[in-house]
Amino acid sequence: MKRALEISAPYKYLAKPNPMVGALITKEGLILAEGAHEKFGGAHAEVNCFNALDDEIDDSHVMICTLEPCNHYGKTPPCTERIIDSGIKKIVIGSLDPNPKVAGKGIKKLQAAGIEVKHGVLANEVKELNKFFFFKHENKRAYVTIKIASSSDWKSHNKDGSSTWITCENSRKDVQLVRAEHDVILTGGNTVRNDQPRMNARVSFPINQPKKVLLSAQKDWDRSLDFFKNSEVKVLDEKNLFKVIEKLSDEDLNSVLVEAGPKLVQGFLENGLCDQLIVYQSPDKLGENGVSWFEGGRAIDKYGLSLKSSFTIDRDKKSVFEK
Ligand code: AOF
Ligand code: ZN
Repeated sequence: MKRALEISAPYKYLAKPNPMVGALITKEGLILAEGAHEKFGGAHAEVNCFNALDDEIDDSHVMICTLEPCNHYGKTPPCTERIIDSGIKKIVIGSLDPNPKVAGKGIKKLQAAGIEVKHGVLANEVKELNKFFFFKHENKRAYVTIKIASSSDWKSHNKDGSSTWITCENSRKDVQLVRAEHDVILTGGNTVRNDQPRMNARVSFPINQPKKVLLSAQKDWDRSLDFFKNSEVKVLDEKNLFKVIEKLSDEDLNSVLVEAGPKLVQGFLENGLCDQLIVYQSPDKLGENGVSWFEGGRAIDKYGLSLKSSFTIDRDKKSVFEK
């Protein structure tokens, strides 16, 4: 199971919003074939594993799979059918699939076909590796991360609209990786109007790009703006932030990164819709001319968040707070 987890993990940025899944076929303790879910929309781990097997299956073969095999027609046919058709007689599973389309049904189907099923092997490790996927299904809503870039006096930008880079270049590079991890990048109309952001994940390796969501009542957006390039954009005219997150969660999206101005950020915080807050903080002050991130000063404790990790990036500090 450790090996199956290991081969699943490299596909984190390509498989999302699907989970990372790894599968092996063994015979008398030897691994004969391996397969991983390598790409969103692509073949599942079990199928890749069978395709890699160069051996006739008999009663001594065992399949090892990190996640309960699916039993539904999604973008690919059910893995349970492929497993049953293969004639394999025993399967060891890491974790049950928390996706209600699958949960428990995959195992039942395999057992009904006479396959011996063992599950719960390194289940916590599978869960930890696929944090956003499990969070979404267990909490019935996507995981929400808020990212802010702040001056040392907790300001976001200048009142007069004059734009300044608050954080250093390497902090902004680090943000690209945070974007790459998430399924959605969400922002507001003012940010798109004032900052002309691209808001895609600019990393040096292939990824399944996050979708972009713009919360705005404005209908006539100039689609030639950089924001509308590089990945799918959804403009949502919805004030209720719970409904926004609910809508995205229903679309099989597991994580949302909020990169917006103080108003929208406060809206998410005040509604308890913040599971993680990432702060990139510069040593420079913006002073009187700056707009505060939080009304009434530093508000992190008030929202039930506590420091999880912190380190320096050149002259800035990156701090991660979690619920
Ligand atoms: C498996 N093996 O390798 C993965 C599974 O849209 P689809 O058809 O790709 O199905 C996606 C769902 O299937 C996903 O939400 C999760 O419940 C399960 N993922 N299942 O048997 C795999 N990636
Ligand atoms: Zn499957």
